[in-house]
Order: sequence, then C-alpha cells, then structure tokens
Amino acid sequence: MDFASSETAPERSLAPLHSTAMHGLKIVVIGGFGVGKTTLVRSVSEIRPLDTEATMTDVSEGVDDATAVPGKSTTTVAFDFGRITLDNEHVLYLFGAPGQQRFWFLWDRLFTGALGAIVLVDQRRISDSWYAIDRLEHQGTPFVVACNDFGDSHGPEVVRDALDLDPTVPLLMCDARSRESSKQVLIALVEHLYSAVPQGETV
Ligand SMILES: Nc1nc2c(ncn2[C@@H]2O[C@H](COP(=O)(O)OP(=O)(O)OP(=O)(O)O)[C@@H](O)[C@H]2O)c(=O)[nH]1
Ligand SMILES: [Mg+2]
Repeated sequence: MDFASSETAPERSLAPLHSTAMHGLKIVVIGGFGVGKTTLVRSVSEIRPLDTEATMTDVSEGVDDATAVPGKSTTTVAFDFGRITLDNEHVLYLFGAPGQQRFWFLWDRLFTGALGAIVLVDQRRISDSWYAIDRLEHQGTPFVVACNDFGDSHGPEVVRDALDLDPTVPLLMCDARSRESSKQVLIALVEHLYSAVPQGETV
C-alpha cells in the first residue's frame, strides 16, 4: 500500500482519482459527540474534504454538552467525506458520522456498504462511544478503536476494559489532528479487515 509510505499530504486540489482505481472501500468514522471524527477525516483526506459543519448556537445549550471540548464551535449535521488512495487499484472513501444523538438516524445510511469502521474515543468520556460499538457489534461490522489525544490517558487496558472490547479488536492511541497518526489508524483498520479474510479471497 503506497499511502503508508507517503510522508506529506499531496496538494489536495491536484489529487485526481487514479484511472486504474477499480475498488472503492467504504470506511465509516464514528464515536460520540466531539471526539474528533471530522478532524480525522480532514487531516488524512487527500482531497479537500466535504464537511457539513453548522455553527453551534445558544440554542444547543443544555442539549449538546461541549464542556469537554471548549474550543468547539461547530458540529457535523450530516457527514464528512474524504478519500485516500491505497494503491493503484484500491481507494478508501471515508465517511465521518455526526456525533449528536439527534442525528444518529443518519448512521443507517452511512453504514450501507461499509467494509469497516473506526471508533474514536475521548478517554475523558469513554461511555460516549458505547453506542457506536454496540451498533457495530450488532451489525457485525469489523472495526478498530482509536483513542484520540485530549491529554488525559488511562492506558489501553483500562479503555479496553471500559468498552468491554473483544480481544481481537485492535485498539490504538492517536492524534486526529496529525495526518501521520490518522494514517496509522487507517492502516490498522485495513490490516484488521485483511486479517479477517480467508486466504485466497479479497476484501
Ligand atoms: N486536543 C485535541 N483536540 C482535538 C483532537 N481532535 C480534535 N480536536 C478538537 O476537538 C474538537 C472536536 O473535534 P471535531 O472533529 O469537530 O469532533 P467531531 O467528533 O467531528 O464532532 P461532532 O461531529 O460534532 O460529533 C475540535 O475543537 C477539534 O479541534 C485531538 O486529537 N486533540
Ligand atoms: Mg464532526
């Protein structure tokens, strides 16, 4: 996979889809409100990402608890969309879900055709990502868990216990603001997807 070795982001406006691209793999980024889903899609996408951010106003007070992310002034109201090329034939399409409960009904559509998912977790409020994990386990969608860096780390074993994660589910630390770190999360997911495929079959 050549994206693993590229250190710098390509010029986003000059990142046409390879004419040899034949397989699009849909990946969903989910998790609780304000855990960094949009940030991850933005940092790793090779195209200028599409996002649907709306400004949070006083009306959301008491509805959206943004106390853990005080700098947050916008929220996703539909989805984020980005792209990253794996190799000449394979392309990942990234869909970032909205985190607020009132938009969870959109998740059904976002999951359609998804091969796998990234669950982002803020370690200060681990329980906010329980619902996402329940959904994925129920649907049988493979996923990895990535703990985003908000400065308060309990360590992977504590998070694994708190989420009651199956031992086969990869769990890693990340900083969604960093392209390199976000890339490592995607690599972990792709490797996890491939490890689940019987020899001789393709994802
Ligand atoms: N310290 C720190 N802040 C981050 C990190 N990732 C994102 N943020 C900040 O956290 C806030 C929330 O990030 P978003 O990417 O909007 O979160 P989201 O999960 O898309 O939020 P919703 O779509 O509203 O659920 C923003 O102010 C980001 O700048 C990180 O790794 N570390
Ligand atoms: Mg968002």
